[in-house]
Amino acid sequence: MIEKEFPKDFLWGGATAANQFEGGWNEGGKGWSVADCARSHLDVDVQDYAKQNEVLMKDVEEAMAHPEDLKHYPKRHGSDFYHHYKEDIALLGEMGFKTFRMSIAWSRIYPNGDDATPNEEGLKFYEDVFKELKKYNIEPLVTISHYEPPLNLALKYDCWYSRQTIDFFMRFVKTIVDRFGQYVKYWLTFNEVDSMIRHPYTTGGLIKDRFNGKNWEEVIFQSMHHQFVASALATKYIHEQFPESKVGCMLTKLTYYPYSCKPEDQLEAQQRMRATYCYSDTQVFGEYPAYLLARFKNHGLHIQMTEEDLHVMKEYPVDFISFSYYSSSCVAKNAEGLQTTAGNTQVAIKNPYLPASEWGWQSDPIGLRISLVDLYDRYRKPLFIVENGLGEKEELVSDGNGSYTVNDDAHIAYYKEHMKAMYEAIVEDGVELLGYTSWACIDLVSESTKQMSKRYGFVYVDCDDEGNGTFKRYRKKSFYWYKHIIETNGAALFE
Ligand code: BGP
Repeated sequence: MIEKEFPKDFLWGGATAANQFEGGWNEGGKGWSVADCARSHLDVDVQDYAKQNEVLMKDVEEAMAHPEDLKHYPKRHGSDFYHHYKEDIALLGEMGFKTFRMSIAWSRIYPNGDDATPNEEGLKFYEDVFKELKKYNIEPLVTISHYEPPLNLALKYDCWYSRQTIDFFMRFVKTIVDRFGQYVKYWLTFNEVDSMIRHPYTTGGLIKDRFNGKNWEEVIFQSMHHQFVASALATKYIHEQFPESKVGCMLTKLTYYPYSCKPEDQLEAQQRMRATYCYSDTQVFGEYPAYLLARFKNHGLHIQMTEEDLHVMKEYPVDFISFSYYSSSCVAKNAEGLQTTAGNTQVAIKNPYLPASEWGWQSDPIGLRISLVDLYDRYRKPLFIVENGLGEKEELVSDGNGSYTVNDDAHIAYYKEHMKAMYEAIVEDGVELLGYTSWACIDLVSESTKQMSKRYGFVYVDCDDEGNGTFKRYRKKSFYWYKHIIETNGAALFE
């Protein structure tokens, strides 16, 4: 029997994001980012997504008044990759990673976002990281903007709402592409570009009460338009400087099932899926889809777009589509009385046929195959899964050899089923899948709840939700399992 294997050059790896992983938030010349003002809400229901991501001027002022407070602002310490990067990359090398997804903190390169010249210490840090990855033949997959625009851009220019931010972003892009283009073949412009509509502060640096009196939906879509233009300009620059490099968009793949076979529920599911597809449609086809323009018109949104904007968007679409997938959800035209549950960046109707994590997210490996087929049929361009994982509460236990580990069987079960679904999409559905980076390969601070205790990694980091701990790293049971999956190029899934 032909041994079941993934494509020979399949990029196995894991993902992180500077704002949740790096720490060193005010070291090496780094300036404040919006993430450094993201307060943990340990007193809020972890399934109340909206509450956890509400940020107003008073919240930003409170955060800026307490630079010493790491307890309430866990993203400031993250997993301290800033001081552990050599050890961490060695661990990824030990697992046999082919690729490592990371982001470059914009405010480490341009501390205020509008600085005339870059911060050399910040550039030096990432150059050391890329050289370390090269030692282990690990291909960097770099997210240029992952929820961490410089805070000064938000306070001085209203960040992505201002067209000037396109220029500030391109200054940042040109600096990192010129300096790191030799190391980086795969770039993603904006993490989950669609998330601007669900958490405008985190993604767009938009502080809601600075826009009192304005149409908030219009502010968000104007900001989104500036990101689309910036993404196309970045794609243009990267292709000009490094023609072999590839640029991807990054989409929150929210997969919805109709709660019943009522046609209105099916229509609701189709509409909700288009609510995120409209962003990838724009970046893949290089133009706004008619149904998004219809929404602008029907909602009376006046988005300032120039001919030049539309031209550059059309000329420079993305080369591949990357996305995050964690769970699926149900929708219904009338959700009255139906139980809801949280998912990535949203709350939706709970699927009675699927298990739910402590944070409410429902694991659905078949949903991953459905998502891969949908995206590939829609775009006919290569795909890349750049986030997939399960957040779990975990405890260290003795490993019998004088050290400690975590018996994270739930992670192994989750990954095994999702990787099998990937295999079926490749082999049976003909999907072209470039690679897979799990979220997150090493424990880090969760985006929605700012918790270290929501653990995703193959490596445990000794730090709790209040920032207490040694930050020592411990290999979990899944570390050895994933190492074996990679060394057999997926064949071990079928052992
Ligand atoms: C996605 C983000 C990641 C990561 C992931 C998991 O939206 O792109 O940065 O945070 O969600 O979500 P959480 O961290 O809330 O568990």
